[in-house]
Amino acid sequence: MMNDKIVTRYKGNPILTKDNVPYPVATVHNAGVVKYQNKYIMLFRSHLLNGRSIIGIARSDDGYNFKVKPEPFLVPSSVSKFGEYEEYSVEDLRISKIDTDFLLTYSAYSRHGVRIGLAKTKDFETVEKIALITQADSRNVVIFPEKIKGQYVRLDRPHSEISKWSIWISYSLDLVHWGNSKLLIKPEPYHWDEMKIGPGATPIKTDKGWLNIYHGVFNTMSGAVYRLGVALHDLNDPSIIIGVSDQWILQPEDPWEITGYVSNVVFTCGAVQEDNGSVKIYWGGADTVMCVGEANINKLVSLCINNPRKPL
Ligand code: BMA
Repeated sequence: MMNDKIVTRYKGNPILTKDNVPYPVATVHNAGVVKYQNKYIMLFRSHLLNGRSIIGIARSDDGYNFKVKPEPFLVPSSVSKFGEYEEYSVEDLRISKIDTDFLLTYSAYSRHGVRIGLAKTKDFETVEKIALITQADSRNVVIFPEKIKGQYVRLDRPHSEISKWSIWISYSLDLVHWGNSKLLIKPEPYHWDEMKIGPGATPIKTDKGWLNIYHGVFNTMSGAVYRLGVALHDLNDPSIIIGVSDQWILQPEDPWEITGYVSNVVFTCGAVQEDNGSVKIYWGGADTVMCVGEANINKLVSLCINNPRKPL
C-alpha cells in the first residue's frame, strides 16, 4: 500500500500560518483540535520573536478555514506555583473532552526542565490551570477522552538517558496524582521510529480499540525526520496493545513540511473524528505552519492489526 494514500492532504494546506495571527509570532504549529458547539477549536503553538512559545486560539466552521482570536489563549504564568515551572514556554497542547470539561495538557518549560501542565476549560473563553502533573522531564501527555474502569488514563512520554523515548501509560482518580505507570511501546531499532516516539493526538475510540496516532523520529545524516504512525489499544484495558502499525501513515513531503523552522517535521497534537468514518488529522509542518489531512479510520485500524511491528 502506498503511504501517500493513507492520509489525503487538504489541497489548501497550509491552513494556518503566522500571517493569520494578529500579534507578532514566528510560527503556528503543533495544535490540539476539538469540536465544540459545531465549531472546530484549534489551540496552536507559536514561537514568539524571542524564541519562546505560547498558545493561541482559532475557530472554524468547516475544519479548514480558521480565524485566530486577537489574544493568546494560554501563556506562561509569572506568579503562583506555575511560574517557577513554565518560565520559558508553554507548548504542544492536547485537548481531551470528558463530560462537560475540556482537559488541556501542555509542555511547561523552565530552567528546571520540561513538565506537563494540566488546565481546564468549559467554553474556550476562560481557562483554569489545575496542576503540574509530572516531574521533569516529560512531554507529550494525552488523556483518554473518557474514564476507564473509574480512572482517568493517560499516555505519557518520560525522557530517560538509559531507555529510549517511549510511550507509557499512567492512571489517576483525581487528574492530579498519577501512577501505576507501565511501558507500552518503544522505538523499533532500524525502523522509521527508531530514535524516539511519543503520543500525538488524543486517542480515538473505535469499535476495535483506541486508535493512537503517534509521532516517531528517525535520525539521518541531515538531521531528524518526524513522521506519524498508528497503534491500537484495547478498549477496556488500554495498557494492552492490539497492534502497532509497521509502516508510517504520514511523512514530510510538502515544501512547508520539508523546510521551515525545523525541517522535515510532521507533528500532531490533535485529530477530529467525523461521522462518516473519517478522521481529520492536524499536524504542524516543519514547526512552522498548520496542515490538515483526512484518513479513513478503518484503514488506520487495519494497518495496526494486519501489519504490526513489535511494541516493545
Ligand atoms: C520535538 C518537540 C516538538 C517539535 C519537534 C520537532 O522534540 O519539540 O514540539 O515539533 O521536536 O522540532
